[in-house]
Formats: sequence, C-alpha cells, structure tokens
Amino acid sequence: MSSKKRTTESTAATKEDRQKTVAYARALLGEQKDTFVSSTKIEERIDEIKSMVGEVLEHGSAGWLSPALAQSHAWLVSQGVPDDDATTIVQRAGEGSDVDRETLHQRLIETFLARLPSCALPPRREPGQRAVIALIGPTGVGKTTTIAKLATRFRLQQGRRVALITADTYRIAAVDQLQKYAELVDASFYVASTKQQMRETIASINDVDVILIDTAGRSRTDGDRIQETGEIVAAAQPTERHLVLSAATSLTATRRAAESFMVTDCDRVIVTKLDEAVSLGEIITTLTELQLPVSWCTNGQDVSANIEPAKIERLVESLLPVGCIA
Ligand SMILES: Nc1nc2c(ncn2[C@@H]2O[C@H](COP(=O)(O)OP(=O)(O)OP(=O)(O)O)[C@@H](O)[C@H]2O)c(=O)[nH]1
Ligand SMILES: [Mg+2]
Repeated sequence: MSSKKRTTESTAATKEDRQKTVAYARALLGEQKDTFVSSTKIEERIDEIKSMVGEVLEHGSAGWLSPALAQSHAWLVSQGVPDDDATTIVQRAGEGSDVDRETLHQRLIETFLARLPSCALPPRREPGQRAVIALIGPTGVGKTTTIAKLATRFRLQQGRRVALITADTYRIAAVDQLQKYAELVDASFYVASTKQQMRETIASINDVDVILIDTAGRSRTDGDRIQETGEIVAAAQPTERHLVLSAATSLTATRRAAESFMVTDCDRVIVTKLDEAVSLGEIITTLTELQLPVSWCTNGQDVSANIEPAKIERLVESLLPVGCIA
C-alpha cells in the first residue's frame, strides 16, 4: 500500500476514532480520581500524534531504513523502480549484519539478477531445421527495424539463408520498406496478411535457415487486432515468438502492452531503444513481472549494428553503476 493511501485512510478514520479515543481515555482517567484532563487536552494530544504519524507515513516506506539502504532505495526510485519494489530489494540485499557499501552494491546486483528471467539463446544452426521467428508488439517500438537488424546478422554476418515475411499491410510503405531491405541483404521476401496466406507462404518457402516475420504494430487497447495478429503468427507455426518492448516507454505503458499482448503466446522478449531510455528501472521492472526469457537488445537506429543477444547482467550493471551508492 502506498504511503499516500495510508495517510488518506488515517485521516478519513480520524473523526470517529477521535470520539472513541476520547471516550476511552475518559473512562480510564475516570478511575484516577485526582487527575483532571479536559477533553480539549486529549484532543490536542491526538492531533499531535496524528501529525507525527502523518510525517512518518509521508516520508515513505524507506523512512526506517539505515542510511546506506535508504540511499540505495532513493537511487532505485530515481531510476524508475517502483517504491515498494525498491524497498523489498534493498531490504533483501541488506539482510543480516551491517555490510559495507561495496558488498551492498554487489548484493543489490545479485538480488536483481535473482528476480529477473534468464536470457534466451539465439537460434542454433541445426541441420535440417529452420528457425521461424515472429516479432509482435505495440506500434513504433522498432519491430521492422529489428527484423532488418536480425536479417543483417543472420544473412551478412553469419551467412545463413534468410526469408522475410511481412504481415503488415496496414502501414503505408511498410511493405516497400522491408522489400527493399530484403533485396539489400539478399533475402527472399513475401507478404502474408491473413492466416491462409501465412500458411501457404510458409509451406512454399524451401531451402532457408531462418524465416523472419514482421507484424503490424497494434495499440494495446485494440484487443481484436492483437488477437488477429496472434492468429496470423500462429498460422506460421513459429519456433520463436518475440514480444517487442521499448525501454524508452513508461512503466505503465509497457506493463499494459505486456498484458494485452499475452494473448499472442509470446515466449520471449526483445528490448529496443536502450539508447533512448532515460533510466532502466522501468524496463527491468517489466521484465521481472513478465518472466519471459529476454532474447535481444537493440540500442540505436543503425540496422547493420545496434543489436546484440540480451545480457541481463549488463542491464542490471547499467541500472546500478559503480559508485551509485557511494
Ligand atoms: N534510438 C533508437 N531508435 C530505434 C531503435 N529501433 C528502432 N528505432 C526507431 O524507431 C522508429 C520506429 O521503428 P520501426 O521499426 O518502424 O517500428 P515498428 O515497431 O515496426 O513500427 P510499426 O510497424 O509502425 O508498429 C524508427 O525511427 C526506428 O529507426 C533503437 O534501438 N534505438
Ligand atoms: Mg513496422
């Protein structure tokens, strides 16, 4: 429960409580014959206590932490980690006897790592097996750019045979954009915007190692279209379904997107736009809540670079740079 809510509730309960408390105090004091305390005095004391309790509650859930833990808590909150999560994490990291700041820093990293999901390994080259990789997610998070980056990596850097399929016929120029890129990296290119077309297209593709499927961005509030996208992707029987989330989006928006897109049965997450993220606490919180393996991270617009297999340790180390609680 947030401190704000607790404070509001305590204020709301006061009137009735005040009457009960005065009556109770009177009953008690009535037994001590030579003590006189007016109801005004009792009310004044109640007001004092109320204001003291209010101050403690307003100070937040970290008010009672030791200085080093309180500083860690303040750092995490400044980086976008929700107050309650930050409290749980610093408490866990600070368990036991007093620890020096270096040890506390290391323990904070370990606590984050223990809460986060693992990384998903990139698809291996298996003779006779092809990877079918679909990217799904909200609008503008970088799906098409990431498809281009993956195509570059698999085709130009690793020499694998690649096919691109786009299911996005909604956005003007989306098809053109990807087709041109497919030509550039010498990958075959297909359009499939219905379940039937997707089934036929997949069945018609031979002799490739990797098929990359781009989908239309969907608003998290458009449940029907998200469902439709999920069905088109399912028709391809993908070996990997990646939910694409931007690290530059607010926690509320990514949380809601993650919730809405769960109907598409995504089994891993790609984090984009790390270069644009003001802080990493929000995306790390979303990844912790989602508990899906993280596959790739992107950090720029350059399609010939700016992508790498996810490294959770690196995300956590960026959240907690050396000296952040010194
Ligand atoms: N800074 C930065 N920009 C990126 C990154 N990835 C993609 N972008 C940019 O984000 C914008 C949107 O990228 P798209 O790939 O078109 O996004 P999308 O998810 O396919 O968008 P829709 O298909 O409209 O849903 C473009 O300007 C990209 O250059 C990244 O890692 N970092
Ligand atoms: Mg796109």
